[in-house]
Amino acid sequence: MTVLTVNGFTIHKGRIGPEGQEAMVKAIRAVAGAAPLFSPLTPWGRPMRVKMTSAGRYGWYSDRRGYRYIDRHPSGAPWPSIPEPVLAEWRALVPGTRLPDCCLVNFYGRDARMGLHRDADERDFSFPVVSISLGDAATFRMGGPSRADPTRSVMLESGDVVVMAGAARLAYHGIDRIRFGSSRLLTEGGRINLTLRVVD
Ligand code: MD6
Ligand code: FE
Repeated sequence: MTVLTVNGFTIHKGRIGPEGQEAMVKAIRAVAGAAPLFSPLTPWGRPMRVKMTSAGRYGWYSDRRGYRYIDRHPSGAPWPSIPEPVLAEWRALVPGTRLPDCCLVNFYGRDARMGLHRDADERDFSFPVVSISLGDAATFRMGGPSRADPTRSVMLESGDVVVMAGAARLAYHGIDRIRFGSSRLLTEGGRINLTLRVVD
């Protein structure tokens, strides 16, 4: 395992081994069984290319009214709890930090990407965000606190874990594209990204 620091983002390459990845995918399939993936609308009314769901006390949501956290799935069902193997990564990488109350699950199909954005819908930015990549590799772009800041990219692969904390907590970042079919973890291809956050 190697650890890189890029623009203040800490990237733990190869942190989760093949068996850990399989266990995590199984747990996430159970989450998506109870709280099915959906395509949120952007505030501009277009469906996002990434499909999403959540686990934990809060789930991230977007529609014409904007970005926010909601306390149930759009169907009205409660969000499932955050799977233990996912929480274990938080405990290991940001020890002593209050446990997250949201695990956002993002699913990227062949043509999905995520534009440059900041994670800024939480109450207290002194808490880190931890992100776990599973399945196909993706180009992750990292900038700074201003959208115009220069960016650097790294390839995130299955089992990599990123910690965004300190000055990087509010840095711009996004996914340019995935390398569809580069991993055999998900039978149908695609990429899962889990982001753990403290919301309120
Ligand atoms: C992704 N990740 O990897 C998108 N956000 O698919 C994020 O948007 C992200 O990796 C906050 C912290 C780390 C991240
Ligand atoms: Fe993000």
